[in-house]
Amino acid sequence: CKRKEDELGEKRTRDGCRSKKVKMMMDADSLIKKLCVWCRQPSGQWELGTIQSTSGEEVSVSLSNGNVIKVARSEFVPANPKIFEGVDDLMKLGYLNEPSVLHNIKLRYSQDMIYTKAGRVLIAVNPFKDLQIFGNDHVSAYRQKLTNSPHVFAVAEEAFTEMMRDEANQSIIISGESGSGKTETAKIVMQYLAALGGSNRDIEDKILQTNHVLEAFGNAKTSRNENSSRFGKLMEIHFSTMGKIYGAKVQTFLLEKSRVVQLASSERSYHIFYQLCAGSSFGLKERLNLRAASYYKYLNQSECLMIDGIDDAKKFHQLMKALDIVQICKEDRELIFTVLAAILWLGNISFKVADSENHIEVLDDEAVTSAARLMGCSTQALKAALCNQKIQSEKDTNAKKLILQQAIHTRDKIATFMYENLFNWIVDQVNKSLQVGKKHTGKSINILDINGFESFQKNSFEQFCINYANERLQQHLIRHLFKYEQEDYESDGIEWTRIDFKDNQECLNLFEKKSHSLLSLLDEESNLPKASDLTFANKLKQHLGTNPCFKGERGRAFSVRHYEGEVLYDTNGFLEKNRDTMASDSIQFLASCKCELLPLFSKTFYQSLKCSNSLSTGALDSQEQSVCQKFKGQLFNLMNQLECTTPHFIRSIRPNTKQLPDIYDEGLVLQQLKCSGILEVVRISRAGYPTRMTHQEFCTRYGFLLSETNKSQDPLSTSTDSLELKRKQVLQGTVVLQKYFRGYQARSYFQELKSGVATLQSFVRGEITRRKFG
Ligand code: AOV
Ligand code: MG
Repeated sequence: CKRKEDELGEKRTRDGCRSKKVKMMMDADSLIKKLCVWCRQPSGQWELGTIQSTSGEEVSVSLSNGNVIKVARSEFVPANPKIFEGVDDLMKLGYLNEPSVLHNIKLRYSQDMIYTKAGRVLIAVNPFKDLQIFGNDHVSAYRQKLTNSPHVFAVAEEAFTEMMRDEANQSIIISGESGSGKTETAKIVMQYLAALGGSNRDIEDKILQTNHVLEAFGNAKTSRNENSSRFGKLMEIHFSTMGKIYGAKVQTFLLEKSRVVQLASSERSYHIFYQLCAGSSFGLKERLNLRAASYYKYLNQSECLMIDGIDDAKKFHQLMKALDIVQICKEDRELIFTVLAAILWLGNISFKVADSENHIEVLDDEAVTSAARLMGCSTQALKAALCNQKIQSEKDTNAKKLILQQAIHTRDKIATFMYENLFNWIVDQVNKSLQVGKKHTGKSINILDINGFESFQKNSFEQFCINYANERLQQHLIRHLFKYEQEDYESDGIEWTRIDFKDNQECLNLFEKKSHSLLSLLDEESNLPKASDLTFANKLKQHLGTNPCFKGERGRAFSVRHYEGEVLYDTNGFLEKNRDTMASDSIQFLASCKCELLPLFSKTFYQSLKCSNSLSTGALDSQEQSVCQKFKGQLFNLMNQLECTTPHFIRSIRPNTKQLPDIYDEGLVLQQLKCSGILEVVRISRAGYPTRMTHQEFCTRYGFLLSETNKSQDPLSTSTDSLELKRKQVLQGTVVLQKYFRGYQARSYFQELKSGVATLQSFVRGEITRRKFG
């Protein structure tokens, strides 16, 4: 209706004819009447209604509940006619506006249609219930291209087809906030690809079971998601040139290790601890001297031991099967459980003050003897490792006694170190078993599932890193969905009105600029021995106070305006977590333990050249990399790897915060759609061209359409006549070949051929002249 008005206005000025103007205004009025519109309510929500009458800048709208309200023209937008109800691609909407998009997704969700296309992005709304749309019948329907309704399977199929056709590596990038369904979606992709793999059931099973293993050791209940991934992962699935899976590789990023020793209320530590306590056999329990989860301080501190509807014992048995399939042998499993039990007992070790200077000693109890036995050292050695620190002077080595806080710190450092290394070791073992194939000859599909954006009541270093990673990923999305696309049109000389989008480059700069950024200042401060979390916070305020994405808060706090919203961070623990130094005493102690994995972990540590003589106040040595430096490097490598692939995007949406089915919180969904720029994606996709190929790619794909004599020539110099002939042949061929093909697959194939020929013709005629075209 806005467009109608504009057209009217133009005409009015052009002819200036009064009577015509009046007539047209009447036409417009009658047009506008009965128009279905979405009206913005004072609450910000949209209500559907029909225009009854217009007067000046106001219209009367009859709402669906029977009320008639007056609405300013700026406060309503046209609603789509019924034929557009619940379209499976937002690009098909007649009117593309916020309420229409919301309504469409909501309507589909209420009918259990959780997937909707938004141009190049698949929107996946978390159903929080089992839908019968992931069975083998669905796999074959997408495989045979009998359906093209939006689905994760369709994305996986597209990636596979493009990998085979273009001989290019693919990536499926799943983004969305915590609890929106990324990990489940990643598993659905893997399920589909494994089903395609065909010949090698062994490797397919391994790939699927890898998820079980990684989730047991790397997922935990948070207040946002009962099965929250506390690490990022990239799964590469390798295919042979014939399209058969012959191997896979998983890369993990930044496990949240502090969770092992410290829990927020109503959250849990890693699933494996509860599963082990609940599900281990009598014999294993005896060997590990294992009690119920409630007995261990590392687990009971948050007063949350169970998850509704989850049977930890049953999960443990499933995990044992999974470990078996990924070829972690019985002996190695025993070692893993021993390390886990040792960690739990370490957490129960307590201290008492031993002298007037507040030095402490370890309480002689079951905790310390059990931990020592499991770690394979004497109780004495363990006690010494927790209560003393060796001070190396020029002449000799002296032992310094620790006070309570230092001893607790040392104990917790050892426990987190053991868990982190155990996790990495398990990932290594899984990778060994996944790389069964010979040399990598074919191509791969990469599936990215990093932990989603988080904003809790209290946000620390972990959220800081997770949200930084999400900013990086968002920039990758923006580049591919907005920047490259529009740049292509401009450089190809195609008439193009730029579509604005929310760029997060500024926020990303706030994190990673070379100097005076959040990361550089954090590293700078981590290198100063006397610095504290408070001096760090002050430094941020001093240097970044004027940055629009940054806000200094009271005391040790600061806020960042992320693309997903503002997050308040507490710098408490930032420096220590970023330095992540391990006292060399502790490393040496672990090296001396008999439990096989522990010396291995300390060896790995030495190899990574990351040993320092410092306790919590110590600064980093120059050759040591801080956690955020390492993480930044990992993210850069990851993005470089993804840049070499053809990307496919899935955006998962969390429809409610209760983690329950059939609840659709419009405000929450809208906020996620806005942050991800879905509306702009659709606008660009709708205004732009559906296909993008270089000349080279085009010739490879459609060159066979040229007659034999023309084949060696540059296809761009082909005459229009010969093309016309070829086009006819193709059309005739369609009829013949259709006997051999059936249904959608054949139709889409020939559709593509026909449009290919048409494009080739315009190309030759010089209508499309530049490097790329639609
Ligand atoms: P996330 O990976 O995006 O969060 P998950 O994939 O763990 O989120 O999904 C959270 C929960 O939503 C799952 O445990 C399921 O209960 C439910 N769910 C998600 N997708 C589906 C689906 N397709 N069908 C049924 N239930 C589903 V985080 O890892 O927190 O960022 O760090
Ligand atoms: Mg996850």
